[in-house]
Amino acid sequence: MLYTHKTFEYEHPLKEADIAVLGVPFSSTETGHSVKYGPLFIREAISNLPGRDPETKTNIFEKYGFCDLGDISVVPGNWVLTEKAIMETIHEVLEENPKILPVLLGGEHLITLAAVKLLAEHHGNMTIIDFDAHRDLMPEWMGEKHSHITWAYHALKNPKISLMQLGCRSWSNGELEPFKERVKESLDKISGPVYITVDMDVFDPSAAPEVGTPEPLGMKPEEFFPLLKRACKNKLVGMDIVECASQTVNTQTAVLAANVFKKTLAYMVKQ
Ligand SMILES: [Mn+2]
Repeated sequence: MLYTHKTFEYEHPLKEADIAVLGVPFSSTETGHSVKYGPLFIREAISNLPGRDPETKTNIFEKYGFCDLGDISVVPGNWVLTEKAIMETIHEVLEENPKILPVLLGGEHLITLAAVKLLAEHHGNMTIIDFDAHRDLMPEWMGEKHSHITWAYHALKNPKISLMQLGCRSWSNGELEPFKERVKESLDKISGPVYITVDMDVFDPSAAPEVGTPEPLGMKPEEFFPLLKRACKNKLVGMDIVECASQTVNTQTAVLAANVFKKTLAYMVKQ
């Protein structure tokens, strides 16, 4: 008998698992608290979660086989190498197991750009459902093209990618106008593969205080989860939970992030 502790009680081999968890501890363009330890503390919170979800009457740890692949080796300060590492890693994972759902734990929001670029190569046209206080549609920030507030702009340069945003309540002059036709705000008109990204700052700071860029007047969990449930009716091909700036264990934000993970998988229809 091995008395050892892992993220999931039963870790499945990559080839047989349904869900692959990858930490992405990249935090290079943050202007607030570091989000480097997001994967560490969200993982810790996930490992302490009971799997049963009373609302859906499912236990995610019975419904799915999990495989925690550890953290991607990001290169602090270097997006080019980090993007390459994220894309190649997800590519390898899908080569081994084309049906697996990659779940990324960030890390700053820029990591979404690498994931959606790679997944659009695999799945073709897809929609990003982005829960975020911010639009992240700036072409650059302080002269830097690739940052946590420009990722969505660069994602939309790919004609295969559409964007739907929920919870946005803070953006800059002119940020949305060029994309008005391409950025949707209704969950009812989506078809085809979907990638869900949850920036923890979509929540009100009273529910998720430790985030990279807090914004007041955000969603309460009871407002967020019904929207997540509707988003999960689509064919999910990947997801991430980003911008968790927790610096210690069992913070409100990391525990809520772990519950976003659990609820998404409870709501998702197993493909
Ligand atoms: Mn944000």
